[in-house]
Amino acid sequence: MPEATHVASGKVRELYALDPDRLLLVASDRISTFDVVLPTEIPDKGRVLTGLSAFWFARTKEICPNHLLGLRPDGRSTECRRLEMLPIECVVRGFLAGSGWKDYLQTGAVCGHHLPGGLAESDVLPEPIFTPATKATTGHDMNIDRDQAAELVGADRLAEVERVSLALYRFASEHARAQGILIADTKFEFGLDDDEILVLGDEALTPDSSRFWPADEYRPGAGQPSFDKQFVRDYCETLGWDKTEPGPEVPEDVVAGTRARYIEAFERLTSSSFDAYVADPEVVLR
Ligand code: Q0Z
Repeated sequence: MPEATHVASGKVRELYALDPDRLLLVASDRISTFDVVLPTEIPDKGRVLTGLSAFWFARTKEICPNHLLGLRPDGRSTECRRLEMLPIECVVRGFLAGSGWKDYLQTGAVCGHHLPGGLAESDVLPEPIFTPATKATTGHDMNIDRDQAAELVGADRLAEVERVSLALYRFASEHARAQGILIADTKFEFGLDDDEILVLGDEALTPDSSRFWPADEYRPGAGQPSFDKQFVRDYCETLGWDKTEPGPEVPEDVVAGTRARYIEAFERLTSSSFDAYVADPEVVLR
């Protein structure tokens, strides 16, 4: 019997079935920018993101149970419970960025949340808002309002994922803020177990599923530098690249700087050394 059967590919991750009840989520070192995966990898990026997710799963299990069963010794592979995934992306925004900023400019609202007038790009919101989106198989997720989300998961389940998503975001954003990282927004994916209990799945509160901003550079009124990807973006902007496939190769100094930023985020948020994580992933995150 094969050890694992490939079931899905994401832009930078692969999903395998281990048995009927268990999946293996493998994070590669691939990086995407402007929605294009680059040919150059960032060494250790997959281990950093896997470790960060596992850290948050361990720290938030009293808020919501999660799919994590264990980490493989490679540090990049997560064994997890197979869930029945809900067909919505559960986005929480604490700041006005990305599609939230675009929707606000056009309508004054984001997913039915009417916001005060006169907000600037990247402004902090009066309080975090839950802004669900549909899962697009190709292209971009589409923001939806409460009624559309309730049609997809039911009104009671929607109320539950909203409450839990906001609680997870509040917990993580307060923790990150104290370490000099702003989590501008983040996307959760939930599923149901056999007893229809809501379970947090996928990756959680990583720089790939969130906007991490360096707090000491925060200047509302414009787009903010990304904690992790800014060197890559800045380099790509020097090329006059049209942001269509294929993406450019990235030089080694940009790779090294970007790798250092991922490791810095891991070490700040987990208060543990990345080398210790690599030596024993399970022990570090307990
Ligand atoms: C996650 C995805 C990836 C491609 C399905 N615990 C779970 N149970 C059932 N399904 C999933 C999970 Cl995490 C599940 N995805 C997203 C991840 C590659 C797609 F690594 N799809």
